[in-house]
Amino acid sequence: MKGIEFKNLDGSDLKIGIAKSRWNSFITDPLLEKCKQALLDSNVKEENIIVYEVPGSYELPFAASKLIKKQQVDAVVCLGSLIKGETMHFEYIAEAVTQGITRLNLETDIPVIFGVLTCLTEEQAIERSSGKKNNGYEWGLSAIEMALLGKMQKDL
Ligand code: RBF
Repeated sequence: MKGIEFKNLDGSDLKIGIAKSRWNSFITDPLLEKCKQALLDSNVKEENIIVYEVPGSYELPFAASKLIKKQQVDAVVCLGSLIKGETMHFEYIAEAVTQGITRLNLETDIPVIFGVLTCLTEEQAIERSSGKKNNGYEWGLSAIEMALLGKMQKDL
């Protein structure tokens, strides 16, 4: 099987945060829509889905940190889209956001899902954020799976 397979997940007791960047919103809007759909399909209540918007991907770890500390969410999905341009910004931002998300995973004990597309072209980003291949859906399911894992470990 290519990609990720998921079991049936019950998110009815979960609170999930989504940090979403507005840079390349033609990519991040459909990612957000599918991510929310995955949460709702898995019984997460609409009022337990908290969305924080930020200007660009670089700001995602900060928003995720606020969702964890101020909203007490069980997991966060970071949604962004980096498209390689002619400057070195792509490399720097990709590195920073990856490190930031990794740190939050290890230091806050709350899972933070890496929903940041890093593509060479707009076409690649569109392919991963539209139609049947929209990655937002599996990132939503990943958040639920990891939130349930986190809760299970706490109860032990
Ligand atoms: N943010 C993104 O989410 N994706 C990008 O592809 C992206 N490219 C950028 C390119 C340049 C030259 C600059 C200056 C910023 C870019 N940003 C991008 C925005 C960045 O994540 C952040 O919002 C700003 O740098 C402000 O901290």
